[in-house]
Amino acid sequence: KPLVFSGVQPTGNLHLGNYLGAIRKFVALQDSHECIYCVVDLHAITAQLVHGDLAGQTRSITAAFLASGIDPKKHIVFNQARVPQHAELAWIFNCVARIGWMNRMTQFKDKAGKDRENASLGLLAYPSLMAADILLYRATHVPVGDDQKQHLELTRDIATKFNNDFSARIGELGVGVEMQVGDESVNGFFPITEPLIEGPATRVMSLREGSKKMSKSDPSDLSRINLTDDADTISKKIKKAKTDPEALPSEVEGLEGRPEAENLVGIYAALAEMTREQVLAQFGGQQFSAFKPALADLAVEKLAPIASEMRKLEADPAYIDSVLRDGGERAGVIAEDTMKSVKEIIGLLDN
Ligand code: AQP
Repeated sequence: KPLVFSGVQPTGNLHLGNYLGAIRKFVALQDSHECIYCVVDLHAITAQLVHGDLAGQTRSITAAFLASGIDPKKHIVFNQARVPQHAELAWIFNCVARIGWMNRMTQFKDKAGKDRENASLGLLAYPSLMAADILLYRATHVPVGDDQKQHLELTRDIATKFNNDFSARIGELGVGVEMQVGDESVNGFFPITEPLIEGPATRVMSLREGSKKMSKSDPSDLSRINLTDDADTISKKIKKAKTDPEALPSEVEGLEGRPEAENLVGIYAALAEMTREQVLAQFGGQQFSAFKPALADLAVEKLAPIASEMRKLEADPAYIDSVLRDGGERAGVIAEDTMKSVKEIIGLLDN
């Protein structure tokens, strides 16, 4: 089975964007893939070093994974800091990646803001830690939201440069695998990872501003639906969501230039597992005053069971810790094996 890796940062309440863009896909891939899902706590300290309750947030993201339907016995669920090889491989990738590659990352530019000199070195190196997360397990597929596309391209660049720079050693040691890259068949140690960014909700937008992505760090709580919001809060937020005065169109083309309408239709389609065409076949011609309550009911129906399961799991932190410990041990075995080969390839003595 192909191997999937993905991660979520413990930096705040999970929202509908994280759920539809990432976690729900993690769940869906479990039958067809071997999956490794990670709470990336080392990434969480890149933008802000001191957190109120980082350990609690890590447990809470783990609870969200399990409550959404990820099976930690069949697959691996753990937190990044438990497996030291993530940081070790990230260091090596810091020496593979070029400063120019990092400077071009839009997430770095957004998060560093105007005062770039004062951003942490970790924030600049964020994509190289992400490449290490993925390539430590030689994962071939990574389900993420659209905002992570550029980081995945950089992961491919890092793997390609490593494979090329060490091609002779990889051949000598016989640790490479034959892979297809475009039209070419190459022998490399790290796979050239495929991003999985599909469906109607790869970029869920803020409920207050159709041009901004829904985000944990938006100061307005009305901009997002949190996984733990109760039914009344979800309904209130959808009712207050910004829209235009027109009725919904009957065709997808009619959503062009109407970002708020497009966002709500996309959310409905993703939650109902329909296409946007099917949603518009049902609601085309109707006003938002009719569509919004239907969307709110659907969101409550899908999210309420997850929130209730999360609350139960969060009441038992010892169980969550045991899941992370077990996952960490299993991930550690794969990670150690990869690092052994990486050190051999480079010539770093460790025997
Ligand atoms: N709005 C979104 N729509 C679709 N997918 C999204 N993701 C995030 N926002 C959206 C996806 O969720 C996964 C986990 O994200 P993350 O925790 O690594 O951090 P993030 O992308 O920085 O998420 P936030 O919520 O937007 O946090 P802040 O406010 O800190 O920037 C990823 O797969 C991501 O693509």
